[in-house]
Amino acid sequence: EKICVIGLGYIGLPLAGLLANNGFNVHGVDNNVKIVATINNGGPHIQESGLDILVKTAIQNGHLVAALQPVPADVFIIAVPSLITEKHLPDLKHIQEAIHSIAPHLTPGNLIILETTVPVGTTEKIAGWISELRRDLYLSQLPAPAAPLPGATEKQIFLAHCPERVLPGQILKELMENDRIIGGINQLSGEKARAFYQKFVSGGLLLTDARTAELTKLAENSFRDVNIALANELSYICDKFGINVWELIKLANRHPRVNIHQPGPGVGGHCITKDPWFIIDAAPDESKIIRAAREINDNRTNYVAARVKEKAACFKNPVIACLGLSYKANTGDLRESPALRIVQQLIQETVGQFLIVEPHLKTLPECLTQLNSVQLVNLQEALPQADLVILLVNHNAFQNIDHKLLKNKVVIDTRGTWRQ
Ligand code: SAJ
Repeated sequence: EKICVIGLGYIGLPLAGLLANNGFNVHGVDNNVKIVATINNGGPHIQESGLDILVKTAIQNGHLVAALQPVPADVFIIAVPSLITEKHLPDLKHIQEAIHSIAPHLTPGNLIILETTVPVGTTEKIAGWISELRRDLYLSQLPAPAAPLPGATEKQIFLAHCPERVLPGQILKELMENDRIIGGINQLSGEKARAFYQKFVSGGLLLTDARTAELTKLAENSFRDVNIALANELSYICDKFGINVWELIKLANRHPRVNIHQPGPGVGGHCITKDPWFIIDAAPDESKIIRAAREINDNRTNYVAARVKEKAACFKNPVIACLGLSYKANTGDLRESPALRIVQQLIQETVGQFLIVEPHLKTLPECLTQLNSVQLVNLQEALPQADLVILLVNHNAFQNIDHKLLKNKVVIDTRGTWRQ
């Protein structure tokens, strides 16, 4: 079977690599020339455990080829990002471009799978776009057409939304093992998509309609955002009472039905910061908790920056060590990183020398390099010189430090790494 994967990013590339290593013939598409060249040379352009060897093998044995344009295939998988605008409105331009790029290549019997997380109703919109672009093909949005048009079944193509659910850091394992929600635009589309995933997924494959699949994925990420917001709110409440919030949550979570997440400097990454807005935008009056959670989590960076500024004001020209820049532990991924946002804000608003420790990066990101009061150093260099130590990311590398090195320093531990 020939598979065309559109978008070779965090989801598309691991999926393309996995399919290529499962006997499929994979044509991967990305509109970035550099990414296409890097992949064709056997190297993934993103860091993900196990991905190097997978992509290298697939390119070497010819089962994976990267290109700028799609080709005819049996299955088309859309894995391009969905975005939000500055005003938190959905922006589906990449998906629209992807559909336009595959439309001329579609042939009867094709299956199109949308893995991107999208607002409710997007799969139906896509069906509409395809029907406009290819009037010679038949794509029904009805569950089971009572009386299909004459000849319709021979011209039929299939569409399903199967939202990705993998956690960066363990993508390959989760691609194979997680249960998947399969939302067909009609019954037959769902069944075709399930038969496809059955070939490489060991987890459960749960059939539903496209709209339910869309909202299920948004609900999953909103659940996490709301839970983290609760943890962040508890940290304010604990501060008021002089209670250690990490001890509190650890104890509360010993209840068999309680699972409070961890407070931190805010929520980052490409998904949880964006997906709840798809619900809020479409159902503003109904999504009160989801909106409040988004706002609480977004405000955490201001809160942390204000605390650091207050402490830094006690020094003349303080040396401020910032531990971690990425959006979460044990990765160099800077997408929507609250740690990076805090550091940027501090540099703009605080007098001092900044020592950045980020073991997962070889160089500082461009937004920080122009500033001469900022250096990327290792932990051993940073700690002895620092007046303030700000722990922003709970990387394993920061876990077991010699606590004597923190003596007589102002320590702000936003992750509870040293306080639990
Ligand atoms: N965070 C906290 N406290 C916590 C847990 C996380 O502050 O207790 C922060 C992290 O530091 C990070 C952010 O939240 O900044 C998000 O991190 P994450 O590890 O929870 O999630 P992502 O964005 O890496 O991946 C999520 C996953 N969603 C869920 O767990 C519901 C993943 O399964 C999804 O596939 C992915 O989003 C996606 O693409 O939607």
